[in-house]
Amino acid sequence: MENDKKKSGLAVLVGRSNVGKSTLLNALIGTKVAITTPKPQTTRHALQGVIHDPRGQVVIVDTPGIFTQVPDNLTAKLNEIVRQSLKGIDVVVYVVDPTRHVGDEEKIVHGLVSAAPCPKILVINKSDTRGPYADEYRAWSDEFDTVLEISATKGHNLKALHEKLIELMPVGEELYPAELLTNQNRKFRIAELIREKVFLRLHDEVPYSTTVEVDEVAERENGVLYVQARILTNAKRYRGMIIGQGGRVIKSIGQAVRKEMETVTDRKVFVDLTVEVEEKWQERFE
Ligand SMILES: Nc1nc2c(ncn2[C@@H]2O[C@H](COP(=O)(O)OP(=O)(O)OP(=O)(O)O)[C@@H](O)[C@H]2O)c(=O)[nH]1
Ligand SMILES: [Mg+2]
Repeated sequence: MENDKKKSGLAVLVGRSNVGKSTLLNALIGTKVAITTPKPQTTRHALQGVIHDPRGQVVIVDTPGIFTQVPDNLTAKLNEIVRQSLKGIDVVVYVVDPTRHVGDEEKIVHGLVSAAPCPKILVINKSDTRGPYADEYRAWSDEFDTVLEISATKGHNLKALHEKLIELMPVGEELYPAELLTNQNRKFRIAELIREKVFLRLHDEVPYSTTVEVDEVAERENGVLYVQARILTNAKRYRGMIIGQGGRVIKSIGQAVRKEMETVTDRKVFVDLTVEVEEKWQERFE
């Protein structure tokens, strides 16, 4: 039967922090399912996005970037999420950044990828930048089923990656219903959006001291979508920085979240943000 031949499976995006995994996920899915920022360790969970194609379905798992420069608790947990994500998948997409040398950190990721017992694609991203170190990565070509030089931001060679993913997927039952693009629920997506704006507006260690909890998302009678959320930080000194003088910073975070949500949902949104100190949120993190 026609349907029996449909492809279906899981591909995981793996790489160092900041190579553009989440940007690539969004480009492949065609909509924003993951937040992206110029800062390392933006992604903290193994998020899924789904490619629907007449020939089948590819579930793409985005992962936190492997990061070894700050060996704290959170980093250890994030690196463990990556290791777990490499289990039980059908294809590894190893994303590298040719604007940076292969260094010790990259060698760790390379080792993880090499050990995965499935087909592998090497994606040299940011090809729009003509990254000077691309040859260091091209040298690994023989280890991969395919090597693709792409640009997630410009869309260069994305189609080739899409085609290769479909080709490498096993035949199988669809994992997601048609139309569903991600496994994230609404509260989680809003928390991520707030976290993105925190990452974009605060610097140095401050974003890493934070997490976001969305307590309420409610449809108000006047048609307004009401969001109540808390930014948690692990130290008192950061709380003041997140709020800013006269509330400037928190106000601007809330405004950016509201604007983006209004564009996406095409309705009025009200965002109620507060900042709380919770020293040990990282211990609860999983
Ligand atoms: N020039 C260029 N920049 C890119 C490209 N893809 C991603 N970037 C930029 O690289 C930065 C990191 O992108 P992310 O998608 O957040 O990277 P990531 O690998 O998911 O990072 P973590 O979640 O921290 O591991 C952002 O500033 C992106 O705009 C690309 O193809 N070309
Ligand atoms: Mg990411």
